[in-house]
Amino acid sequence: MKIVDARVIISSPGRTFVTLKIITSDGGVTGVGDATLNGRELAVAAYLSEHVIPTLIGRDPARIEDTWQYLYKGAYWRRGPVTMTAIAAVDTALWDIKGKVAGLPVYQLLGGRSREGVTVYGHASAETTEEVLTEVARYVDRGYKAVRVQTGVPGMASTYGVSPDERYEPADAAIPTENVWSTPRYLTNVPTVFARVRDEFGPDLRLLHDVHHRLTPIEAARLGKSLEPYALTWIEDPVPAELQEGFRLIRQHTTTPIAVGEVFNSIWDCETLIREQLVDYIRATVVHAGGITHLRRIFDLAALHHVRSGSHGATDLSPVCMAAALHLDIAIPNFGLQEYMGFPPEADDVFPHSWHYADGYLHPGEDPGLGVDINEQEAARYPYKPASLPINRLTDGTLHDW
Ligand code: KDG
Ligand code: MG
Repeated sequence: MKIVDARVIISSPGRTFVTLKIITSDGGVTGVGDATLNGRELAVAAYLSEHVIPTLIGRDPARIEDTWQYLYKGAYWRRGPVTMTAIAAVDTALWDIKGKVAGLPVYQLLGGRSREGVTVYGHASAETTEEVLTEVARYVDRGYKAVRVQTGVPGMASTYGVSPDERYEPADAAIPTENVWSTPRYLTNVPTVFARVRDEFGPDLRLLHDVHHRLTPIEAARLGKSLEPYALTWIEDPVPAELQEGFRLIRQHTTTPIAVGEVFNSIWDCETLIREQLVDYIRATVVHAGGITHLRRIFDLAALHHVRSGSHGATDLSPVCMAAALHLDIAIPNFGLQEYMGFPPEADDVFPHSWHYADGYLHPGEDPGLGVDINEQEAARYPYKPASLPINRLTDGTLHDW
């Protein structure tokens, strides 16, 4: 069996997704991998078309590890989001092919089920505390066991994570829009929101909050401390994580658990965080962290150090990435939570999938391979639409982390 062709499909059914499809010599067995990097979609598409696909033709698709090493070490220029997303797309498609050839869902190849379903968290967001209570209730009514809660900051026109509709979509314009941020107002507001939510929904509902890299370690420590009475499952991305040592300071001050990793692309981004147990959940994802092969390596390291998974699952990760994530989630021993926001109906049409939601859990389904495909005729109905993530400034105009 050989790889005879591969193509990159760019389509915007509600938002842009980049998909790699690998075709083999064996009776039309194909595999798909997500290659979407929000706001930098065409960079990954070019990397795949120019530098990766020509080297895949004629290779044995069964050699997943060797292909991974070939693309990683063979590039000389290691890591980085563009390279690692391209590698992830190839790796995911090869796991899909291996499953189809074996006649087994991918999770069986990863060791089989460790649980009955994948616990997910949804996004409740609203401008005010009063409104967000209604949003949380809507998730509880649909069976969700865990909800991420974001509100506006009083006095600020807009902020990260608050959206008029259920599927938060930050990439809202071709040229980045601008937000304004005040850390003092934010730090004053958040504990008041969680006091109300905990009071209203009782102790069992798991509550989460995304800080989106906006604090310094000592500010994050204060936030974590102020949220301790409301027993959050995690605060996410409390500080920018280029400096892994920064998390030591947060850890010394608070028992609120910490999640991090949606922008990580390799094990080297989190090796210190995991080995020193500075975080509780690692949120790296299949599409941006080198595929199933590399993310499994990160989760295995995490398992040795009491760190659980909490994979990123925003709307800018395609239904193909969601499928791959679910096969890992159901198999690994140290699964924590999976983010799930759902997809617009047109994206579900472009990517028919066997994974499904029921009563707070996602299930990968039993189809051989990943159980997801791309309908190329449908995809062609949604031409590429450029969109960028916003930027963020402090009230005095200083550029801040978004
Ligand atoms: O592309 C950026 C989004 O994926 C990100 O802003 C979403 O932080 C996010 C989350 O936790 O889903
Ligand atoms: Mg996040």
